[in-house]
Amino acid sequence: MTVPPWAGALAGLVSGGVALGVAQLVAGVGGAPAAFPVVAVGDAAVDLAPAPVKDFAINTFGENDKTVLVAGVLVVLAAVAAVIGVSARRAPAAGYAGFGLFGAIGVLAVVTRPDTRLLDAVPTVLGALAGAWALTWLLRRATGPVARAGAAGSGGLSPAGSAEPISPPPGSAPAEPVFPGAGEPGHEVEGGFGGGAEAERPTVMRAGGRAATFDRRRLLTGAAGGAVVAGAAAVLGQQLGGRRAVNAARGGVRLPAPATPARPLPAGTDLRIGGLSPFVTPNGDFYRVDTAIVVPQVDPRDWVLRVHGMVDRPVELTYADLLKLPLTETYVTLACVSNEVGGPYVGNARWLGARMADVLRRAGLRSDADMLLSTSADGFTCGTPVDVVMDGRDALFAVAMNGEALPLEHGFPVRQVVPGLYGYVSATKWVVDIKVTRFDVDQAYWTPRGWSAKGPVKTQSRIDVPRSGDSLKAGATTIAGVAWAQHVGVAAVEVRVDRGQWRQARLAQTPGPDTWRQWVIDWAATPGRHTIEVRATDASGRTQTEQVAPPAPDGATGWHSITVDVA
Ligand SMILES: Nc1nc2c(c(=O)[nH]1)N[C@H]1C(S)=C(S)[C@@H](COP(=O)(O)O)O[C@H]1N2
Ligand SMILES: [Mo]
Repeated sequence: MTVPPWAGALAGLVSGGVALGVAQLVAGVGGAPAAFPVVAVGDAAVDLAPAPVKDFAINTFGENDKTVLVAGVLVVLAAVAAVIGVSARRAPAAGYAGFGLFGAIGVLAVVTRPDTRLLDAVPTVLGALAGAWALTWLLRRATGPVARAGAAGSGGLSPAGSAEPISPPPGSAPAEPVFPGAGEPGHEVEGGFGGGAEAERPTVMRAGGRAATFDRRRLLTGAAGGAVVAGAAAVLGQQLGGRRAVNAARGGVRLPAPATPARPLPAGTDLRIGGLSPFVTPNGDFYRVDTAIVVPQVDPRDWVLRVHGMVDRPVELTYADLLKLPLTETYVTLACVSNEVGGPYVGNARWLGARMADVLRRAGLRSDADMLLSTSADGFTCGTPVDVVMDGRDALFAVAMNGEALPLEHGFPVRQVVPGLYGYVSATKWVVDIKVTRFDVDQAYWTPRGWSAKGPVKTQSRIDVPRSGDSLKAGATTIAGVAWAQHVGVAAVEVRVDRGQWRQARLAQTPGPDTWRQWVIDWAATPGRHTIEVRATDASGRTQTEQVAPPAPDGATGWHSITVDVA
């Protein structure tokens, strides 16, 4: 024999992993998490287990009993996979039989679950096939062809532990190990075993008369590759399956009517000018900024919000609890601190949610607390000033955006929205935890990374039409854009061309001080290159500063300026 038992066991383990990874991936792609065989086998084991065993497990492991169960199934599967691998070294048929049995038990467990269909057996079948294929591939790979001299050193052939040490004849040239039948792309089959050359090589005979020997390095690299494939497939399958499940749960959300509905938008809120940002940003166009590489999948049925820290009574709310609170509907413009002057990271939506103040009052805030440290399901944190949230503005634990449950990438099932504060200190998506604390005790995610601990939104205005660089025809031209002075309101917008006189733009209506405001002005464009600038003044009379500042550490300032060519 050529392959030592440990190597067979390793190949078996990795192949078992490939089998489960592929099964998980297929189950995920099919949107049928229940079709994942490990869970089905675990559930079947629970059903078959005698009552005292079940009681023991529940008493011993409590809430973790499901995790322990799945871990137990995996340990048993790992042991079986190792045995299959050891047996398959001599008889490949043993590998096929092993995975066949594996698959049969999995299929049986899956299809006998009450919540599955025959089709749910597909992931298990494909997984078993992939496992059998992986095992064959690994063992073939491990039984590399007989080496010639060059390969002995570089290829690490016949290392210690190999059952069949080889001493390659000196002076043989090619370094590439060759094994006819292994079918490795890129490996020329030179000096085949049918030729006369093999007579010179000390070889080990395999069944079928082919010569081969154990190649530890090739086994280990193959096993590593298999492990990566298995892991990636499992993670991807889990993600896809989770996403499907959460999307389904999102589709099933019934949004309650708001106790405090948004007032209907006044006529003239949206000037409907081509190229001008619409007053309400459609969900699909809303900017997205977060640190999440993959969108967190939070099932509303599992969602709990914990409020703790400097409170009289810690509070825990489920999604159902939250929906039972009196909900407020309101238009709020969200802005990102990273937005450059004139940049795109700002949007306006109609949000529906529970007032944060209601929930916090339930918990009873201690008077010396000044920060709400909110944490998302993926560990991101915001630090929000308590006084801002409690001063009566519409700071929400939002569940809906423009009339539908929050899109996953905008924080489903629950996110914060606080009018007047940049997103990085207030707008925690997928929020699950509020620690009531102090700014001199805790720091949120962006603070040690060089951004200001507090982030009130700075007054800004933006020209949407024309666009910078546009070529225009001389004559009557519309200049239009949006301006925002969060929670204070925009009182005036002025425009000037070529540093001439500031002229007042006409302002659109707004439902309140928490949204941006459209503006428009006519311009008799004359031939030549022109610079157009805009500035806003808030309702307290403060005009947006001309002083240019970059986004870090607390928001960009300066006037938005564009250049157009008129012919
Ligand atoms: N969980 C989480 N929430 C987050 C962030 C994040 O990285 N993770 N980014 C914040 C920032 S910087 C902004 S500007 C807003 C953006 O919200 P949006 O993606 O829904 O537009 O979300 C905030 N909430
Ligand atoms: Mo942001």
